Amino acid sequence: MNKAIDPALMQAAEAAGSSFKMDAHWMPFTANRQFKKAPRLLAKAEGMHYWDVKGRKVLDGVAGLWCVNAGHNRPRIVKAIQAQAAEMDFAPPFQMGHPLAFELAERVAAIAPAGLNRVFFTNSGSESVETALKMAIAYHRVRGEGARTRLIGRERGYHGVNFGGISVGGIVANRKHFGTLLAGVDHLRHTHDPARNAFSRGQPALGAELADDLERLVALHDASTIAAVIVEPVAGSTGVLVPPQGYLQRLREICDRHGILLIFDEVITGFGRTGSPFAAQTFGVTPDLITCAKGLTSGTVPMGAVLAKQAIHDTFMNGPEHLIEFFHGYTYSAHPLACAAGIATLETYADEGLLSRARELEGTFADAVHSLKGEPNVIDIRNVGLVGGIELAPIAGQPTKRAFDIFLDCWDKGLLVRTTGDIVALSPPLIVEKNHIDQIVETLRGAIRRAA
Ligand code: PXG
Ligand code: PLP
Repeated sequence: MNKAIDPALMQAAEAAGSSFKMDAHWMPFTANRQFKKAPRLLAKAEGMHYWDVKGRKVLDGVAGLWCVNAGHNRPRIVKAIQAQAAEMDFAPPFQMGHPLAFELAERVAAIAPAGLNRVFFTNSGSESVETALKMAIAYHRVRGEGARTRLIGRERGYHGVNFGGISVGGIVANRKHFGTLLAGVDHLRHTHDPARNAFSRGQPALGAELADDLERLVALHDASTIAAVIVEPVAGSTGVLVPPQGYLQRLREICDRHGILLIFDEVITGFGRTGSPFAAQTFGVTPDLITCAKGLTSGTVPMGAVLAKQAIHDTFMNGPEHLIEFFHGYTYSAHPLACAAGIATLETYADEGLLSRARELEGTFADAVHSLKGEPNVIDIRNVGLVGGIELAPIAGQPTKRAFDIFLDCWDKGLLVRTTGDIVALSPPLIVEKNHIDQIVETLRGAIRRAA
C-alpha cells in the first residue's frame, strides 16, 4: 500500500469496492512523483464543476483539458452514449459502416467553413494531425506532384505527441528526447512578440509580416518540395498566442501562390472556442484541411476528425472502384459511442447557441482577464473568444515554478486552471456565466498575489 495516500482517498476507494494503489499508472504529461505524494483526484462532474474524491467542489476554468465545451455530464449527451452502448458496442470501420457515422459527418460538414465538407474520423487530436499530414503528402502524389513531401510547422506549435505531430511541432521539451523525428520538416518563426504586442486585447496589431517567413522557407527548399504548412490558428498549448491581424490571411496568400496546402490545427479552437464553430470562420481564412478533436464530443468519448476540401477528397476518388483510395484508418475510427456522443454534442451546441457564445461573452471575459494587468509578475495577458493566457515573470533560476505554484494554489481554493511554462491558460466550458468568470479571475488574482 502506498503510504502517501490520503485516508479520504482510501475511504472513497473502499466504498467503491477497490483497493487504491497508485504505482501502476504511469501518468501522461505529469510530474508523477510529486502527484503521487499529494494526489489531486476527481470523482464527479456536472455543468461548470468538478468534485474531488473528498467531495470538494471545484470550478472548471479550463473545460477539463480544453475539451468539455458543452459543460460536464449534460443529460442529453449522457443518455445518447448510454443508449448506444446498449444498442451496438462496436462496428468495424473498414469496408463496413453504420448510420451514425454518416449522420455525424454531415452535421460536422454543415458547420464547417464552406467547402470543407469531407470528414475523416480519428480518435484524438494527435491522430487527426497524423491523418492530415499523410493526406497532404498523398494528395500531391495522387495528382502527380510526388516530390511535394516537405511539411512546414511553426516554432512553439503543438500538434499532439505522435511522430508527425512532434516533428512539425515546435515545443522543445516534446521533441528533444525523441531522436531525429521525421525528415524533411522545417518551421516558421512563432508569432509571440511581447516587446511590441504585450497586453493586446484580441488580435495583436503588429506582426502580419511574420507570415513572410514562409517565403524564406520556399526560397530555401523550393515550393515544388513542400506539401503543406500546419499551424494552430491560435496556438493553445504553448500558452495562448493569438495571431496578429492579417497574419493568417498572409499565410493563406503565400500558400496559394506556391501550391502549398494550408492545414489549420483546430483541436482546441474548434467547436466554438473563439466564437464561431471554427477559428477559420472567426478569422475569415479558409484552410484546405482542418484537424479537430476535443469539442467534437465535448470530451465525453475520445474522437477526432480531419475536415477536407471536397476537391482534395475527390482527387483520391479515381482508379478502379473496388480499390481502397486512401490507405489509412484506425480500428476505432467513427466508433459508435463516439458518433452518438458527437451527434448529441452538436445538438446541444445548436440548441443552446454555444458555438457563438464565446463571441457574446468575449468582451466580458476580456475585461475580466485584463483586469489582472498590474498584479505582481504579470508580464502579458492575451485573449480571444473564451480563451485567456496570463504570462508571468519566471522565478529566477526556477522556470515554470511560479505558474505551477499558482495552479496548486487555485486548486486548493476550488478552481482548476492549466499552466504551461510560466503561463496560466483559461478556457472555461462555453456554458460559463459572468459569475463564474468573476470567480475564476478573483481566485487567480489571489493566487498570483500569494505567489509574488
Ligand atoms: N493539436 C492541437 C492544436 C492540440 O491543442 C492536439 C493536437 C493533440 O490532441 P490529443 O487529443 O491527441 O491530445 C492538441 C491537444 C495543454 C494541452 O495543456 C493541450 C492539448 C492536450 C493536452 C494538454 O495545453 N492539446
Ligand atoms: N498494432 C497492432 C499489432 C494492430 O493490430 C493494430 C490494429 O489492428 C494497431 C497497432 C493499430 O491500432 P488502432 O487501429 O487502434 O490504431
